[in-house]
Amino acid sequence: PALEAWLRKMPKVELHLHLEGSLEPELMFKLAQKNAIDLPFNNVEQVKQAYQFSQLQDFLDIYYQGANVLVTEQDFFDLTWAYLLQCKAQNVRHVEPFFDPQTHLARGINFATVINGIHAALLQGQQELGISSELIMCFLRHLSEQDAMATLALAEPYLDKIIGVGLDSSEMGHPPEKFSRVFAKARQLGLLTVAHAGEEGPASYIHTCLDDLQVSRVDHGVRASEDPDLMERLITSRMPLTVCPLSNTKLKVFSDMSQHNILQMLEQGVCVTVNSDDPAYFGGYMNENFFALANGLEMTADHAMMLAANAIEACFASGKRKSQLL
Ligand code: ES4
Ligand code: ZN
Repeated sequence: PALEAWLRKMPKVELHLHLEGSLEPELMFKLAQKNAIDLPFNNVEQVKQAYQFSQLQDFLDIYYQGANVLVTEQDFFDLTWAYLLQCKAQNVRHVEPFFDPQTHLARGINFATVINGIHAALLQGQQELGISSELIMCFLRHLSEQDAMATLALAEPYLDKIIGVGLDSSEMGHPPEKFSRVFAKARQLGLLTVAHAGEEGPASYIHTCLDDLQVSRVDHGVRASEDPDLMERLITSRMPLTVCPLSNTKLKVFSDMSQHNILQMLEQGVCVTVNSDDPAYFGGYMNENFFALANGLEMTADHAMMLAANAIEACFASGKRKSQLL
């Protein structure tokens, strides 16, 4: 309780957040009604009942369904703004959210609608809430290389609004090297790269993210602890891992928070960070993730400060902004 009060006040940076995963059931129903979209739920209680997952794919099926209610530029603005208000309330001062354009393009929504709504909210967040941000566009790895390449082409007129590209969705059977050429093209365009790896997939997928995709951060990466050579590599290079504790327990990557390896990796010198992933689906935003580590893993204030400092080190903000965050 004393630690929780202190964690609420601690300045925080979030580096692993899917905007579509911040869609709270209340806003989902409101947008479904406005846009006349059918939902497989009758009320908020039924939605919350449905949020019980035994693996990543169970979650993804429901997450893509929820995203169907997002139609207009205003919807994407409202989604992003609601997330930023949560950040403000939790003293999160810099964010680098992901969005999944392919989820929306497949439903006939224009790229412009998605990115303009998100960008307008991020700009207003900077101006009115003092929250700085950098936006990352993710490719869905269960779709083809060709589909990702076409999505990257659609993004070209908007490169001033995107700092980098990422890779998300079903990890097993879709190794990073499937997107080597797409990521090479993105780097040629001046974009930074990150990728989900080692969430459900093996440590070898983390190696290929580093070697093939030349990522600046690995999203999740918790299975790195199975590979001592990889651990050495991560520690020596200070390669950041954006770890998501509540996500990992909800998706049964770890059976219980007491089994999570984040503090072990922290103590071994890995640049691990705490993030919320899909807070509307996994039971909380940044503070709740820190609380879960305090309650399930005996995280101390010193641990929390190191985790928060790692996120500042790992973020894509300018040197000037980083010094303000410290
Ligand atoms: C995701 Cl937790 C997770 N893993 C992979 N892809 C995702 N997209 C949204 N959340
Ligand atoms: Zn994620």
